[in-house]
Amino acid sequence: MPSLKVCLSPNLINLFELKGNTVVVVDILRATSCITTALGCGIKSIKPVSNLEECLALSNEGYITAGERNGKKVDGFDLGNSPFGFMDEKLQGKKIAFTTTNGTQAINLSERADLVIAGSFLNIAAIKDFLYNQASHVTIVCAGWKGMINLEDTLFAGALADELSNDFNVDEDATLASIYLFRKAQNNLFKFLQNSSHFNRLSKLNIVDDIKYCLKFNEFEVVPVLKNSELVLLES
Ligand code: 3SL
Repeated sequence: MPSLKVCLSPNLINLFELKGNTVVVVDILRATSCITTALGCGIKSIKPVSNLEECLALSNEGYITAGERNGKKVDGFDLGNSPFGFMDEKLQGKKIAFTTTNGTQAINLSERADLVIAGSFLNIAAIKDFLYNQASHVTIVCAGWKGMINLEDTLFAGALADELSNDFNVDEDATLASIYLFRKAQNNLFKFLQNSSHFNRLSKLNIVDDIKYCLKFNEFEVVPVLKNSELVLLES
């Protein structure tokens, strides 16, 4: 039976054998929720970029620039990191260069895996079906916050692991802890997160609508997959 493991912070990633694994990167608030929304709304591709300068330079190659630092839109960028910004019809068919504090870094750190996909509550059923059908080892990499663990990514890891626990070997403690946490929180994720660090950070920036949106289940049936260093829809 293939294994399913949870890496609770990118700072722990070197402890995981990613070769032979599909990595699901998750940054619920808000990078992988934005990526799901963008591809679900017809954006052609998202290039995850680790630094601001590289991202801005890509505007000369026809990319729309998007991203944040510490939750705030970067000066000179076309878009910030609100999922609502990626729903604009004018962006359909466009390529986005995207840099965020944690999410895009976690994607780039996962590149040595056999396959990297982006997960969120917005596409959790599509991710689950994909992993179930491909039956390779899975590592869920939580983006966290600057190396620290966060609750929302752990909850997603627990939700996905709980769904797949009959078909994957789920036997290490980070995975079990994630599952127990999700079971405790599942009736009201928004309420459960109310004292959490990134909830508070975003609330101070008046971004509560983004939080509510990012906690919705199955708004899109898309699987964003990293191909040639860009996230695209699985089918393309
Ligand atoms: O860290 C990230 O990748 C971001 O998603 C954080 S924020 O929600 O935009 O602050």
